[in-house]
Amino acid sequence: MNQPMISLESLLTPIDVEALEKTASSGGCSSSSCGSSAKPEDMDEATWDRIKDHPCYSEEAHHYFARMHVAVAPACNIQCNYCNRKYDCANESRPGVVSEKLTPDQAMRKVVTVANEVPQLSVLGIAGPGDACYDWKKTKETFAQISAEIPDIKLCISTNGLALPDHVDELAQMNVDHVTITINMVDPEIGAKIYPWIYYNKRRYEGVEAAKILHERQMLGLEMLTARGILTKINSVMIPGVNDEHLLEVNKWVKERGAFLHNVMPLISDPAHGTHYGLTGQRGPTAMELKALQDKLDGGAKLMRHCRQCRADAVGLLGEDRGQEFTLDQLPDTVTYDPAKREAYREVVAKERGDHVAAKQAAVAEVKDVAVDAKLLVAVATQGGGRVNQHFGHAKEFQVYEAGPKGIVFVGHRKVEAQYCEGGWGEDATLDTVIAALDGVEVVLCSKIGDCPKDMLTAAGIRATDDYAFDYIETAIGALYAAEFGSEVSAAVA
Ligand code: CLF
Ligand code: SF4
Repeated sequence: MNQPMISLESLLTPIDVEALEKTASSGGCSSSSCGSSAKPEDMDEATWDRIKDHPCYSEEAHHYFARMHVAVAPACNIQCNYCNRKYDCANESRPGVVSEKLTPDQAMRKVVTVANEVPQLSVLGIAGPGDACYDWKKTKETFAQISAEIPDIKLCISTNGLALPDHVDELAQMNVDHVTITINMVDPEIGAKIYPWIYYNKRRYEGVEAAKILHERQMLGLEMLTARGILTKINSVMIPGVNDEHLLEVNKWVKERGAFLHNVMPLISDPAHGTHYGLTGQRGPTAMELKALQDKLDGGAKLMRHCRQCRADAVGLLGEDRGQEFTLDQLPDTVTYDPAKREAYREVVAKERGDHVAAKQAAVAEVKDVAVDAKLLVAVATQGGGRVNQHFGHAKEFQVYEAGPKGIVFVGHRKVEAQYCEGGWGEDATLDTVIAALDGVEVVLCSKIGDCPKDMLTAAGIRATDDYAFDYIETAIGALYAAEFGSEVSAAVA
């Protein structure tokens, strides 16, 4: 039977349409872009095929694809000093935080409902709110039910690693191709400052002894996954004064053992969360400290820099959370999976990505052609599709890119505590917090900005412009960089 004609607009929510509408009108698959692939040059086709729709494993994919987490695994076998699972806030984006826990049956209903309504959905993850490998029965049953109903959804799991070696073979049998282990240390002396206790083989261990067992199990789990060809990502929490410099060593160890990606995340610490670190005043790193460490790690295990430190019940593109639209009380009692929207979306995105890749290559070449050493840190307001397509005042976060001799490199994102423009007008006090979040950034690109916030940003040494509205991010940055530094070259030549 022929696929019914489905328009882009009918596939997406109003916000999604705004994000991609420029695409639809930009000529679609231009002749220059046909056949383009976003595959990094140093990656083989088979690996690319496994990650190209995974928003965490591919930075490029996160502009187009969404993940959802189902909170089916509340039990945990260790205590991390940065975790308190009792604290919940619907607006809090932080691992371990959920609004409601689900049974595998409820999770199934939720995933099918989301798959029918969010065409970008490509990955189902179980990331707690406890430990997915320790609370194994529920994790396994959930994966089994959902993969039987939606066979093309990627299964992803996140674990502290202590119980991981016991389940690696089952993960392989269930085609779980993406596993994340949180590894914060390879030295148990440092581990004892992060983990007060673990529960292992029906016994509680504390201090260095606990950290040593955890470390050995994490390394074993990683080696077992690598031996089975499963793509493993390592998450590390950067805790200033505890393990920040030590993460260089962690990076080395995990690279040697075959980790696919290393994701260094900032410690989130606030007394209101009731965590040990929050209550004892342990601070998290600043954005620039995190960037400096990530820059030092460049050249080791490949880095992930676009992590959003998701809740254990997150739904949507990274950086947006639609979880509150899919709470249990809003789910239908019965629901049947309909693949039409997801399939149609994938066709549209395949063309869009080709076009984007060609535009990106041209922009990177433009920056390299300028041939100066200067770097430019640019923050972009975007709501997906790889475009400058969000009003300054609506941005809850900015994506940050560095343009310079290496081309145009994504270096992270900056969350803002509150959007500048809520309810139709801007708040000066909020703008101060946005300016603080943009520390070190030289230029802000957005689809619209008023004179007042623009002037205040200028006074703080940050230029903002909507001149590149709806361009691809890299196209905009390439043009900006050439305008800024190209004249230096011309002047030098002249
Ligand atoms: Fe979820 Fe994690 Fe799978 Fe992604 S999140 S289980 S790998 S599907 Fe992604 Fe969220 Fe960062 Fe995790 S942005 S916290 S890295
Ligand atoms: Fe919390 Fe996860 Fe640590 Fe368990 S492993 S204490 S759920 S952060």
